[in-house]
Amino acid sequence: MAFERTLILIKPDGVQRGLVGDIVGRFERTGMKIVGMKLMQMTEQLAAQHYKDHVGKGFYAGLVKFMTSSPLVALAVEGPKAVENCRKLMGKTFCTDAVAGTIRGDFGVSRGLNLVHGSDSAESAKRELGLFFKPEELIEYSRAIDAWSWNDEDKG
Ligand code: IDP
Ligand code: MG
Repeated sequence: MAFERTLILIKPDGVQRGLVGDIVGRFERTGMKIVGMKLMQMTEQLAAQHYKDHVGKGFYAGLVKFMTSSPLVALAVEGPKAVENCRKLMGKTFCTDAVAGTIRGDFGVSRGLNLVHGSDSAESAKRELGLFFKPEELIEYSRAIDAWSWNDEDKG
């Protein structure tokens, strides 16, 4: 069982629509721990690094324009199988395909304006966390509820 950290972005549509609290709450209420969080403006340079695998695709220019158009919230989330678990909570890429109960299914109707980003593997999580957070911005701390959120088996 992988106990890991992942990068979540609440995209500019989520911030503009006043959904930051609701979206953070979706991750928080599972018991996963927020170990980093900030409101920031994505630059074109950061977008190019973050979305390097999408450079050259038809939607790339629009994606960069959207992601740099207004502030976003970056979160570092920690827990058992955090990468996969967060992707599950987010739902399918296009809100129109995402099922009810997921963040994209419950809060969106668009393809590209899909409210959240979540790293898709342990390797991308490591790389992406490094793009958005300095090491000292990721805070190691314990909560009283940790003991009621996961046990040794979950920590692996
Ligand atoms: P993901 O966010 O679910 O991992 P990716 O395929 O990695 O999906 O695409 C990155 C982002 O690019 C999506 O979240 C979405 O905002 C945008 N995107 C992907 N495909 C399209 C498209 O066909 N039209 C518009 N935007 C797209
Ligand atoms: Mg992706």
